[in-house]
Amino acid sequence: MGQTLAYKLLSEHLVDGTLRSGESISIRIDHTLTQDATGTMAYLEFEAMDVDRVRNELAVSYIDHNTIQIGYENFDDHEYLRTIADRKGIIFSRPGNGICHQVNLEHFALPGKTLLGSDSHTPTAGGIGCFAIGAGGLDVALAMAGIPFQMVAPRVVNIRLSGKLRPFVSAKDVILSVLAHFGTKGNVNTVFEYTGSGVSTLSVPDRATIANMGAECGVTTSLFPSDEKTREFLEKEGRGEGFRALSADEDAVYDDVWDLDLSSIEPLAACPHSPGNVKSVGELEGMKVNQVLIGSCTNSSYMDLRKAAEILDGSHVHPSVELGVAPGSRDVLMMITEDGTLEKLIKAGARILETACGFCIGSHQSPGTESVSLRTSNRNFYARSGTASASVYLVSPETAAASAITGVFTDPRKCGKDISSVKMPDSLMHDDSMFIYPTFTAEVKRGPNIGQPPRNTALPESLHGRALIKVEDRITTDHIMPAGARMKYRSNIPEYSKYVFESIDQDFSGRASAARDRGEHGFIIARQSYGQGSSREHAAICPMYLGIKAVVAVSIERIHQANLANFGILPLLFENADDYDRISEGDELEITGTHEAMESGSFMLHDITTGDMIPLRIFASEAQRKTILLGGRLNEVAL
Ligand code: MIC
Ligand code: SF4
Repeated sequence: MGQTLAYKLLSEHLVDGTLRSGESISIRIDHTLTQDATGTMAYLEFEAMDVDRVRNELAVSYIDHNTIQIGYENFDDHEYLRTIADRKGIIFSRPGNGICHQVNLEHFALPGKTLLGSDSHTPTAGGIGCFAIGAGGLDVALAMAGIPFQMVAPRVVNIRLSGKLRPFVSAKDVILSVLAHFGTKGNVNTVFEYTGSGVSTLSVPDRATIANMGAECGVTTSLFPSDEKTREFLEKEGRGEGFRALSADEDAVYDDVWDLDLSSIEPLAACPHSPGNVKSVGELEGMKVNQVLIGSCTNSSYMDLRKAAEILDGSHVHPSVELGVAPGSRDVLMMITEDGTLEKLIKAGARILETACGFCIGSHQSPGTESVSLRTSNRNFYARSGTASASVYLVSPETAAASAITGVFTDPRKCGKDISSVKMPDSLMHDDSMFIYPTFTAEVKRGPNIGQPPRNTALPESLHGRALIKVEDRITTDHIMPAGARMKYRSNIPEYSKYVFESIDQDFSGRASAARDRGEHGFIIARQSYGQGSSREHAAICPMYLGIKAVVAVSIERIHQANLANFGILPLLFENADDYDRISEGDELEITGTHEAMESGSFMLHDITTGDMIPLRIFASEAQRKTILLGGRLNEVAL
């Protein structure tokens, strides 16, 4: 029986377990990646492990999230990250060098490698045939210490591409088609593997856009074969020696197959407030637009900006629209500067933004009250932009540029421009000068914002407390732990904890800490797909700090589940989804005999307020159960 590409790469890296879908396995990690917003905690955790230097093949620390620097916190974090990188053998990508996933694709990602990154869009590198997984910072710290990564062997879904994209339709529309089909929930422990004749019509940056937003479906990763297009890209980057041809066997057997004809796709948009809420641009045509932002790790490559500039060339941004462009990397910025693309953008009225995450994470460019913002980024979660009343739509660079000119949602096929001359250049800029390579000599700098990674206590034999909050379906990590203006507290847990669930319940933090101080154990009650989105482990650490001991949900997303287990919070699922309705916020709850229940996997929740007995099951591997009993992974590795 033929093998899928995913299983070929997993078997090359398998350290422990049986490679069968649903089984727990551990794999060797070749490359790691961190960014500053998750990196400070990851390196503090790495330090807590007392390992002298990184043990994996390549570790890179990027600064791209917190680059606005209002107050001393961000700069202090950067200095900590720069000095700890030097000390421990990590390559440091300086602020200004670009967004981690874009820079990784340009400089380090290689076909056939495994990559673990403390950012949920790490699978972007799947576009080059790398098995790339997003994880919490602690998992990445463990990988840097040379400890294999624990995961569930995934099911593999084959997305078979045929045909060729029509003019003005691009990779973003492909992934929005995938999202329209698969949705944002129910794809846990799945790999999307792309095959078929349509693959060769897509460049590596196109494939990276598609792999990037697979994260919004909740998959473990997305994977493209490594073929002539991959060789061509690596050669253009001056890294041709890293090429390795990779594909699935002809007779590979998949868990599911979905056929997508690229020539049938039309321009699409994800509507508020979910990347899975997809409509055709045609359906939205004519809607007034107030802001257009082009950039983010999804769509900020050289070709993305070239195409947008070609549409904007000779036109001017509509008077009631703000247009911003954030190139994905310094290499991209230098290329568009040299070839005149930047001039076209500026002449058209674009505001040029820093090569960083910026607007995508709500750090700046918050849209106006009740306004409409078109963005080429990957997430339009409620309030993520910084303006809760705004409507954020996710679109391709082509749709963004066409709409910036007209001031209304516009199908780019109607813009009257010709972009057929926009082609990938023969070589791509490749400047290494903003990386700092380790010398193992720096003195580690710690500003006042740098705290200690907090630890949990061992799991008590019985839990007794209240349902401190009850939430609906698809609660994202942006709901749990806001980013934007609050992100500067990432290395200061007591401060950051004040903002847990800020956008949906401003009293939560006070209520939870008061309960904790009374000696109660906190419960979070949730419905489907709890913890979607980001890999930020703060969505587990801060609730832990507030005394949360269990999340009881209908379903929990993969990375968040791992983060909960890593910090000793019980991830529990309802045996019967309807029991969700039997618990109300504020109910007094109790679980006894937790240690025995850990072994059987079955827990009984006593709702003391109603008298109901509600059966639950643990959602954790055997290894994770041990971790939770000890109160988290840090307690475990320190033993
Ligand atoms: C995001 O896009 O939500 C982030 C910010 O990049 C996060 C990481 C973080 O919260 O630091 C992610 O995607 O994992
Ligand atoms: Fe940065 Fe946005 Fe990409 Fe997250 S999704 S890594 S915030 S650009």
